Amino acid sequence: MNFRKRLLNDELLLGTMLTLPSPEIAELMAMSGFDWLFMDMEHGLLDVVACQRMIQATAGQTACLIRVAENSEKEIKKALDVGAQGIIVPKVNSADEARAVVKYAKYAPQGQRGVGYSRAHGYGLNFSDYVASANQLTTVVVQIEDIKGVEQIDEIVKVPGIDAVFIGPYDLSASMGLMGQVNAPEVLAAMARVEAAAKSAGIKLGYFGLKPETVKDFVAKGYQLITCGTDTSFLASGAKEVLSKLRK
Ligand code: 3PY
Ligand code: MG
Repeated sequence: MNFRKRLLNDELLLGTMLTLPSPEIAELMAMSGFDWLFMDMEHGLLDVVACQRMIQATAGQTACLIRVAENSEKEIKKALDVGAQGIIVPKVNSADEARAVVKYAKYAPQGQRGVGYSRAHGYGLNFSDYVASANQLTTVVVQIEDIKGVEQIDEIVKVPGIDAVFIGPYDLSASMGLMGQVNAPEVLAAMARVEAAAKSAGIKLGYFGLKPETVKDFVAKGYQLITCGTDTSFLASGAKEVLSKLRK
């Protein structure tokens, strides 16, 4: 089933973050059984060509959502044109910024997404079907990861076309002068405010953590877009575990 439909059907969707431009890693993570992959063009090394190759490598076994580098028409258009099933837009701090995301991500009349002939459209072979269904099938996620966004959350969740808010605990804690303290009471209170607003508006919730223990409370609270670990964190923890066992 399409990823957006699964999200709207209240399914728990377990993903992981990819930061390295490797089709093989994307293929392996898809084979490992993740429901979706969070492809990071904001901080990771990925460019749009890498994203296209990585999405191709997953061979439809998992959904791929691209986190764009910033809230811009060019970034969002290209991410969707390479065939991502959705976009995640960092640092959305106001309803106006959320409306811009929807404008860039949805075709007319809902938005003003630019119309091209690219991989998403089967390079033109699948043009009519794609443009007819894209607005229904594209997942639109905004990140709330600044205290300014938390303060505007009641307005942001009312913007039509936003499917989910994804909390960025690291940026959020930094914006509150509590760098990296993702469990500080003030940070947890800010997250609770986002959660309450999203739930009352019927908007889905997402969260990122490096370890299962970090995300499990959020799963229990009904967050559905869970991103656990990154390609590099898996490599680092696997390498460290081998070395620590051999050096004992
Ligand atoms: C953050 O914690 O700031 C994130 O963006 C995680 O995805
Ligand atoms: Mg962030």
